[in-house]
Amino acid sequence: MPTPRTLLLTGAAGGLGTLMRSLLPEYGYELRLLDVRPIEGEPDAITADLGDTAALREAVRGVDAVLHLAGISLEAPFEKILRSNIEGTYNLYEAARQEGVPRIVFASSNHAVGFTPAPGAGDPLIAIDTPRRPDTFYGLSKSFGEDLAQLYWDKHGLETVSVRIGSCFAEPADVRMLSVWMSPADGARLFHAALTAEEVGHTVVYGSSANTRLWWDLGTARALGYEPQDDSEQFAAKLIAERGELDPGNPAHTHLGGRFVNDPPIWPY
Ligand code: NAI
Ligand code: 15L
Repeated sequence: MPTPRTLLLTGAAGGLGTLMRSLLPEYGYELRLLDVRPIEGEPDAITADLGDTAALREAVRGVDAVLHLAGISLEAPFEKILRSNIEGTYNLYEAARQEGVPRIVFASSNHAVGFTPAPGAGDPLIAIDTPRRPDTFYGLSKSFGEDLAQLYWDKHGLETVSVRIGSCFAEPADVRMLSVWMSPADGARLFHAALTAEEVGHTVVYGSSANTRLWWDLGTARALGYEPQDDSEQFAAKLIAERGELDPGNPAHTHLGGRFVNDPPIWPY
């Protein structure tokens, strides 16, 4: 698939959206931006909620692909998750189907499988087809998004790459993130691969750098052409000196989803 020219970036005001606004143009994309919040310095950005179906139809009209980052990105009351992440993602897919957009790259999350125990030393990496085990309503909404993507591929031929992102920040913020971190530059590499690979149907991939302490199998991401360049290990000594090694008795240290497995899921790292 040739590099899509015009890309709708939803959630463009957010952390990852801001990173991708600066990184993706280098790959040749013309970005159309959408967020419920206005974006400073971007007068042409579309300010719209995912509940606004007319605005979504207009936003997707004529684009070559969508990178769908918009939504609530942490645990929240179910009603809010339902509106933004579940109904909102459905609205986006419907708009894309109606306007004939061929491909969506969906920001899924490790929290769709967050209750999966982290592999111990010598254990195999977690496979992409491990059973879904959402750790929160938030993770459940990502699980829904992956199923929605499968339905729209099977029924309507709308392609998706669902990226189960680990932790995409400038640096890993705790010891768990050493295993699941995706550098922003690798994030852009992976999204570009997901946007340009041939015949993806609905493909699910984990999204991280090539971390020394990696917990999951990057095989489906590499099959798209993704070649990660970064490794969180450069941050390991400092983080471990500050916080200690992962505690095998702490569920937040022994599951993919980290503190999201706690009830309530907010737990100091
Ligand atoms: P963020 O919370 O910084 O950004 C999300 C953006 O979506 C915000 O700008 C927000 O205004 C917008 N938004 C929320 N609800 C909306 C609605 N109803 N209509 C329109 N816009 C709406 O989150 P971040 O970190 O940038 O993450 C982006 C996406 O990637 C999210 O879907 C998140 O779940 C996913 N993700 C991010 C990870 C990370 O490490 N940053 C890890 C795993 C998944
Ligand atoms: C996510 O899905 C969140 O959106 C992000 O803020 C991080 O918490 C990340 O997962 C993580 O697991 O570290």
